[in-house]
Amino acid sequence: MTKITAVKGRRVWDSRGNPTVEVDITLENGLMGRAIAPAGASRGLREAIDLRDGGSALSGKGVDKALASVNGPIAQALTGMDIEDQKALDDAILGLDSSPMKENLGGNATVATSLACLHGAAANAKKALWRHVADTYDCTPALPLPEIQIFGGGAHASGRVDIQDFMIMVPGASSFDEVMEVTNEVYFAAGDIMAQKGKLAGVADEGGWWPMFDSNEEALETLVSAIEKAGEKPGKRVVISLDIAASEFCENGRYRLALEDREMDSSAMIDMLDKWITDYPIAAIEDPVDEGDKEGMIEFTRRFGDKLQIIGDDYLVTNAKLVEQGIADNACNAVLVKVNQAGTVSESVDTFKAAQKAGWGAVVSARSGETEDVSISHLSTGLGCGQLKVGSFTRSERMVKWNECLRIQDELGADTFVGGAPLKNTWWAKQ
Ligand code: 2PG
Ligand code: MG
Repeated sequence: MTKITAVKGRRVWDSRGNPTVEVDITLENGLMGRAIAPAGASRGLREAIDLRDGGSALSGKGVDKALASVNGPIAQALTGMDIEDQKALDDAILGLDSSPMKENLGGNATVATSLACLHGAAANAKKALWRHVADTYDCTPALPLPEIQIFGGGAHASGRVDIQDFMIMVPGASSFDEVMEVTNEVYFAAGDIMAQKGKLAGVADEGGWWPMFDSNEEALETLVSAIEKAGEKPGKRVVISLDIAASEFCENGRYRLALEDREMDSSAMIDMLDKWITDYPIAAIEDPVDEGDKEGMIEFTRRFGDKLQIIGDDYLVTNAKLVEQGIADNACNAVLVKVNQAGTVSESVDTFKAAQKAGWGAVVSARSGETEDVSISHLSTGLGCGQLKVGSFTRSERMVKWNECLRIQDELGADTFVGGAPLKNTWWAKQ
C-alpha cells in the first residue's frame, strides 16, 4: 500500500496549440506519475466528453472547468487512496460522475488523472510503464505493428479530401526498426511525388502530407506510387490502411464526398470501397460507414471480414459493451482503443479484453491533438495488443511515441515485434 498524497491538474498546450489538462499524482514516498489528455477532431458521438469552458476566450477551448474537476472532487476522492489499485482509483473517479459520457467531470479530466495514476503505480513498483501494464493486466508484452499516416485528410486537413487517414503498415518487416526505415522511405517518396506535381503544400494535423488531390482515389494512387518509388512491391512488405472516418461526411444516411461532388447511400458507399479494395493493396479499413449505420457495418463485415481488418473507432468508442454488441452483430473484427474515448485506463483495458476474448484485433491509438505524452506506446506494448496508430512520421508529438517504442525495444527485445500477426486473417497473410 502506497498512499496518494496529492493530485494536481495544470493547463498545458497540445500539438494544435489548444489548452489541455496535465495531471501530477504524488505519492507518500515522493514518487509521482504524470499524464496529459489528448483531444480528437473527428470525435465519436458516444465517446467521453472533452469538457471545455466555452465563451470567446481561447476559442471556447479553455479547460478551467476540467481542471476544477481534477483539483476539486477528483483530488479529494483519490488523496489517501492506494496507488497500487488502479481499478479502485478508476472506480472512485467513476463514482463522482454517473453520466454515461463523463460530462460532469469531463473525459479530459478523468483520462489525464487515470493515466497519471498508472504512471505513478509503475514508478512505485520501480517498473517501466509497459512492464507494469503487462503485469497488472496479465498480458504478454510485445512490440506492436504500427499504422503510419502518409497523407492526412478529412477533419485533419480542413476537409481538403473526404477520407481521413491514408496510412501504411509494414507487416512484412522483421523488426520495429525496419518498419521505421521503410516508413521513412515511403513518406519522403510521397513528398517527392507531391513536389514533382507542384502539389507539396505542407502537412496536415497529424504530420501526413497535405492532400492536394482532385479525388479521394488520387490519394490512393499516389500512395501506391510512393510505395513503389521507395523500392517496394505494394502488397508484399508494405500494405495500405485507411481510416474512412465516414461519420464526418454522412448526413441522414447519405454519404457526401464534397471533393468529388458525389453523394451516395450506404450500399453505394460500400460498393465504392469494394472497388478500392480490389484495385489497391488495402489490408485494413477503419469506420467504413457512419457510426449510426449498423446495417452498413454488418454488411461491410459480411462482405470483407474474411480478407480485411475492419476496425471500429467512432462505431465502438472504446466501450466494452459496444464491442460485445459488435461481436454479437458481427460488425467489425477489430477495435481502436483510445483511452480518452473511454475516460479511464480500466475501462479501456476492459474494452481490449472483450475484443481479445473474441479473437478480434485491437489497435491502441493516439488522437489528432497530441502532446509529448508517451503512455500509449507503453499501453500498446504492455497489453501486447498487436497494433499502434500514432499519426504520421513527422512532428515530435508523433515521433516521441515511435521513439519510445524503440527505447522499449531495447529493454524488451527486438524479437517481440509482432510483425504481420495482427493481419493473419487478411488477404495479406493468405497470399
Ligand atoms: C481517428 C483519430 C486519429 P481524431 O479518427 O482515428 O487519426 O482522429 O483524434 O481526430 O478522432
Ligand atoms: Mg478513426
